[in-house]
Amino acid sequence: MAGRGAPVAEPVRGEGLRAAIVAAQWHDEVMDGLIGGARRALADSGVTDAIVLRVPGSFELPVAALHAAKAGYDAVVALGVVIRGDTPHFEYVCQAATNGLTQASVSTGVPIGFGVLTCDNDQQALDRCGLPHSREDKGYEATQAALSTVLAVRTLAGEPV
Ligand code: DLZ
Repeated sequence: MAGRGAPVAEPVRGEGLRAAIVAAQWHDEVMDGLIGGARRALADSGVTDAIVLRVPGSFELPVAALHAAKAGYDAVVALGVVIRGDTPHFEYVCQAATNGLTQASVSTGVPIGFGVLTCDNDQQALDRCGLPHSREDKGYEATQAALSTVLAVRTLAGEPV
């Protein structure tokens, strides 16, 4: 999937929203970049009520995101990085994370930003994780996507945003 075509938008107005970032622990340099991007996005949007919850790996992201959604957070952001290895494990972890996060979001109605990098090698992940030398900032993008979706859903429900 190419990065081109992504929306260019001002940070959304997120004052008063509560956000939970659930973040895996594998590949710590890349994770530091993703979490840093998510924190910048929250700050740019005026979100001051936020927690960061670490889980062992990307496989554990869905259950943590589900609990965060049920605990009353308005937006959840899932961050992880999975690097392809020599076995089919990569496919199973990526599929479990993707399907589980989709299920958690749709079943609760709480927007969950998808900030899970699924990469063939370390360099692809470093290019996308929002560190100073990265080309893309997927933690930031996933966080803005979650906040933006909260506002879209509230608009649909006729609530003031
Ligand atoms: C086992 C595993 C492997 C091989 N690779 C990754 C990875 O690249 N990224 C990641 O977030 N997690 C990985 N894991 C751990 C699994 O997500 C999970 O934490 C373990 O299988 C324990 O349930």
